[in-house]
Amino acid sequence: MNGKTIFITGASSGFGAASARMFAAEGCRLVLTARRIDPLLKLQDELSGTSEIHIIPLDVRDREAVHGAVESLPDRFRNIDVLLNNAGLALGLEPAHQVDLDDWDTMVDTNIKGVMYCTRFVLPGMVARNSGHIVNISSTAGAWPYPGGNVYGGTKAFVTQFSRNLRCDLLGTKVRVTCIQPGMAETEFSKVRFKGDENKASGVYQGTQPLRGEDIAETVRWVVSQPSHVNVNTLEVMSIDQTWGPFAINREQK
Ligand code: NDP
Ligand code: 8X3
Repeated sequence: MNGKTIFITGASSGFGAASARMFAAEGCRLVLTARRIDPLLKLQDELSGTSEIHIIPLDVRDREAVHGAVESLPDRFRNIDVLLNNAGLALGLEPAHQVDLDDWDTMVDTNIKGVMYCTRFVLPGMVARNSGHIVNISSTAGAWPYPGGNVYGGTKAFVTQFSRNLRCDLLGTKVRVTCIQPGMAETEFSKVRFKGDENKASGVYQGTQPLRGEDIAETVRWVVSQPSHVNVNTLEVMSIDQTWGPFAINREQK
């Protein structure tokens, strides 16, 4: 992977920041993006001894901003080898009839449209060079339902199916597409989902050994470092402390 150029969305925390550290250690050149500039600056400080870093404050919901970010990359960062579509979030855990509709809009705009925009603007260069790898971060929530998962799970199902459909469109090219579906992982994810409520957030992981950002970064490293003819399509990863439950059955007939 030495010398490859990696474009990461949502690099300011969690999986994105852990992946930035992993790619820097592999000798890659990094474009790090997220809305919050301070954590990006810190990461740049931390990694610039080992790696060339270009940071861009970017909201993936803003189509023109995504276009501008990709178009105005400095020459040394222009030829993106790996796009890590990682930026995303869940907001709330309320049942569908009680949710805040703005939360649903934000999840759709970030998790679906953000992935669409980044992919659409980066992909033409990959196809023209006949090389590249798009790695999309979906979720177990995109495959398996749970109460309150409603639109978050729906957005991640989009990411999974979009990834497969991209592979169909890219047949005949050497551009690879991988969808990673992590389960419960301790990052800033639950703090964001519960809107800053640290107690609720830490309760999600209480008594468990959840996945960490580094575990998913290692998964990303593995899929990206496969020989160029090997495409890992979909990869589901869970903590040993998480598995499926039985069907829920209502026993209080009205
Ligand atoms: P974090 O909250 O730690 O990281 C989310 C990242 O996304 C942050 O860097 C955040 O940066 C960025 N982000 C959010 N909204 C936007 C936006 N509009 N524009 C640009 N960047 C944005 O959580 P994770 O690392 O856990 O999440 C990374 C991905 O993994 C997400 O897609 C999430 O859905 C998925 N995932 C998480 C799991 C978990 O249990 N943690 C499990 C399965 C999947 P900033 O706020 O600075 O913009
Ligand atoms: C994050 C995992 O189970 O909280 O995508 O939805 S879960």
